[in-house]
Amino acid sequence: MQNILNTIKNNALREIENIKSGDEYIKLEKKYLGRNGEFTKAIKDIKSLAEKERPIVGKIANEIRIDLENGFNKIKEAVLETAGDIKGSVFSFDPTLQSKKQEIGHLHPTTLIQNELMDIFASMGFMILEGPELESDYYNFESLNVPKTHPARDMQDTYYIKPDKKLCSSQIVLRTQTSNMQVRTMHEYGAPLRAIFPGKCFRNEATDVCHDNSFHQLEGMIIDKNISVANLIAVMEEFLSKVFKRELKTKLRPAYFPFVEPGFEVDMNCIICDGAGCPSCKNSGWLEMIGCGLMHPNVLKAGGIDSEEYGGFAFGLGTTRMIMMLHEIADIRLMQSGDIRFTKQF
Ligand code: FA5
Repeated sequence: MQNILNTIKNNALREIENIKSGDEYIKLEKKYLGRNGEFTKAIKDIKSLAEKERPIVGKIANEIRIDLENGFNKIKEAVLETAGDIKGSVFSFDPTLQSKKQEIGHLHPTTLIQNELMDIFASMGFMILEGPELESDYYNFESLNVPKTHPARDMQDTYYIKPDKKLCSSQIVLRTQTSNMQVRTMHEYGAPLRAIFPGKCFRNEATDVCHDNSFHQLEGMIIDKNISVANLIAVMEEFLSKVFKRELKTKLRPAYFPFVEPGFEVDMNCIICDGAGCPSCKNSGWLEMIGCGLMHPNVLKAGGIDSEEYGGFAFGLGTTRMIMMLHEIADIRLMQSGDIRFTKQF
């Protein structure tokens, strides 16, 4: 095997020395290094050698490849200098040839809608903050009134990361909700405050037409004096009407989240079937879009805020689901499919 490789090398280097034109260069490069070239074919046999021999011959083959490539490069420079006008050679330059068309990409619908939402909330005086996707169990659950043994943990299963005990004593999870930013932000900014937290969330759950195991949410939170459910509804109506730019049928119904009291969910009439019922809304005619409510005193306390003086509301909008409704996308999983035929439509 080594003899064969050395013979190929010697023949190739001799022939390379004699290259006189770009055409000869192309032919010779193909003869030795092309897909069916002598060298390329020869090294395919290395895998059938005995295990002991393989690394030795592999190393020699690598060195020979480098020698051949260097030989070709050296002659290329020499030929390039003298034979720039050889017709049909790789080195000739034809200014009339069209350049390769560059495809210009564009932003993903998730980024587009997130940008639009950020503009809307900024105009209402909200700060925009980004939170960590890898989060401590404390900020994702415990600080939100969900102790380790609380049954509400079952509502959102996630991916638990094994922490390096030397660096971190807390359990680390992929955040299940952008609510992980609530107490973080209270610690950082205190009261009063108004902020939104757009970002990605992760859940260990089976996927279907309206559930993915990673998706985007946008959390909003206001902490101030005299905050009521009326303020919460007003803010939600404002951003929904600005994004959808049409009249929407929504319903606010009581729901349980340990970090708010009272808690609600906002459902939107399914735009895909106009409420008649279809696979995308699981035949109910409605799609759950937002979880929300008035801040629970325990959460304010965890954030170091006096719940006697201040109150607040928070909501978690399912941004990915909103895009589903906005563009009448029948299956949420298309959003992260990476299918260019899908993303090209936006
Ligand atoms: C929450 O995540 C709460 N953090 C929301 C909240 C914030 C409540 C503040 C109270 C105060 P929920 O699990 O329902 O709640 O998710 C909120 C929204 O995210 C849902 O209404 C839905 O639009 C979207 N969502 C939830 N799970 C998925 C999923 N698997 N795939 C896509 N979107 C989802």
